[in-house]
Amino acid sequence: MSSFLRSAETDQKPLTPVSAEGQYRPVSSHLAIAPPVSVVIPAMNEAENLPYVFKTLPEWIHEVVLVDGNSTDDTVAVARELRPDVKVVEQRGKGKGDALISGFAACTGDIIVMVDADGSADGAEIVSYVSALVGGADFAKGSRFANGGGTDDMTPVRKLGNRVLTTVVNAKFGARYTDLCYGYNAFWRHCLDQIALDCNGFEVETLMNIRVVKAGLKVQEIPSHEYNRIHGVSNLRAVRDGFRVLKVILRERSTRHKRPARPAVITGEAS
Ligand SMILES: Nc1nc2c(ncn2[C@@H]2O[C@H](COP(=O)(O)OP(=O)(O)O)[C@@H](O)[C@H]2O)c(=O)[nH]1
Ligand SMILES: [Mg+2]
Repeated sequence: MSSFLRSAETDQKPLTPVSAEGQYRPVSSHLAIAPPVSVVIPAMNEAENLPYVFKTLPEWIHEVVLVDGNSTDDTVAVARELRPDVKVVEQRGKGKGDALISGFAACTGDIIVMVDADGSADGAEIVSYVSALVGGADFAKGSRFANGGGTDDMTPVRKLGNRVLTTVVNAKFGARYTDLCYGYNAFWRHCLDQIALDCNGFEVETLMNIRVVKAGLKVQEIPSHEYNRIHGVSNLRAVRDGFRVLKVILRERSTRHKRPARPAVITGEAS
């Protein structure tokens, strides 16, 4: 877990790519990092969007783990064509939460970034998340409502629901979040042991956000812009999934965080 920073002076030599611990990855003109970064992409029928998503991913990432939610289109074939080294996890259960848990278990990087497959997230922002993590944060949480963030994708109903749920979580758990239900986040792998995820659906981000606070982890919000889904329609249903989120909030409030008997396991085969 180390990083290397250099000043912006122009007369400096280029970043030296090798450290005592291994390879430094030049991430930008001012930052190089030692930890490998895994990107997890949950995807259900996103073949048309994957070309846009993969195009924005930085070339310095260590691996891409795509979790296929039993897609009936060419999601997996397109992913493999775009990126022959992609690690595909076939999801056995159902839901985005289940997909992410399987994907996290398949990651080999020290840093894990969650990116949606609908074209709404810009991979160029990954550098901001990774910078926060190598700068000392445990969990880098995207926010569409922090200064510098934004959304083109949220309906007024979703905005209102998200705002209410964010306020409830802040009040109940002592958090200071500006955005609760957002899927673009990154964290050090060790966080997984502390938050021991056990959920299936779109409530997964809320559960993560609550458990990192309960675990006393250092959370930093990262301003992020959510673009419109490029093709297809959202799988989220505002009322149904809003209630699922609320249920998680109430459950987490009334229970001390218990680690499940066994850690999150990969339910598919990485290939
Ligand atoms: N593997 C998998 N991915 C899913 C599932 N449900 C949603 N996703 C993916 O999760 C991401 C976010 O879902 P989306 O439908 O765009 O919801 P929204 O962003 O909240 O509107 C997209 O990349 C979806 O393909 C699922 O059951 N399995
Ligand atoms: Mg979306």
